[in-house]
Amino acid sequence: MRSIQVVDSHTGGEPTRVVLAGGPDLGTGSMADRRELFRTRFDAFRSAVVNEPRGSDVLVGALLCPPVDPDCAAGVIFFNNVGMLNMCGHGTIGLAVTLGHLGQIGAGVHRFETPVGVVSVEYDGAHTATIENVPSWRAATNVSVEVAGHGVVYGDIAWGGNWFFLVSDHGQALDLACVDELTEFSWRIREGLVRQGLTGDDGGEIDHIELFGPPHAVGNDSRNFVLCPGKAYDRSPCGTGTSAKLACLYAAGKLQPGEIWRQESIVGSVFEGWVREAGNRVIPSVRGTAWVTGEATLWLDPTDPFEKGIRR
Ligand code: PYC
Repeated sequence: MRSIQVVDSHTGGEPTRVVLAGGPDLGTGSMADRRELFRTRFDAFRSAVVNEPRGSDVLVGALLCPPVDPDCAAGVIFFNNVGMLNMCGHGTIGLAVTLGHLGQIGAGVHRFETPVGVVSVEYDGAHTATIENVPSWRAATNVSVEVAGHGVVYGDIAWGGNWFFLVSDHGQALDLACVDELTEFSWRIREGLVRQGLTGDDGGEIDHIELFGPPHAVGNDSRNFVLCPGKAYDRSPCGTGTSAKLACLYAAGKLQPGEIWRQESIVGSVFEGWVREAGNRVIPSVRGTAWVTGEATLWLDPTDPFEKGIRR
């Protein structure tokens, strides 16, 4: 019987499960190397932790690892219902609040290694954390995609720690009551991107689709709907998605360095973001709040037919 220590939290409604102990030994390489080992050798562990019956499609896992750089508080590899993530903004906010809850970090600035670079997090000692994300950029603008059943849709391609296709002109209502339609529409955009061979400028798959519309709450700048790689929608405004949006706004001359953008999610939670310039890219900061929802020991019993989770 294998036991795994986890702490669950949510950031703006989007859950994160931090794995504190009981994870696979991924060696001492870079987080990118360890993620590759995780992906190729320990996929059953990923599925056991986040998929049903112990988790759900919406849950994002965060495997804590010893950092390479001793100046970092920890390394972290994020994963979901279908595989590995590059970075995860809501998950990093959840991680900081979780480590604070456990007394492992205090208020202040902490650095975390991820497979795509080091991010720093300013934690307030309670529920708020501000990530300074990896460099982000708009790779292409006004890209046309033929979407089955809908016709041509135009959007931007941007990196915010994951690859996003960002669409503002789509004719969809961004209401919680419409998430099934929004999911199907966004999934068809993703299929169209694959059909047309559209990728990020490093050849990476664009596996997150982000729709924008007017905010529902006064004081916010925009509302979004973000479809994640495993077809679950992000309950939070998505930290990497907000970063991609900030990069696009900056590239379009619609956001000045330091200017605050309030991104509202499909459930009404809000991240505040801003950028600083870094050559022809930007470094986005994203601030959000998280709450710990539980601490648990997961049991993986070899006699359990669903020991490895229900894999799609
Ligand atoms: O907050 O960056 C994020 C994220 C990615 C996937 C789910 N959440």
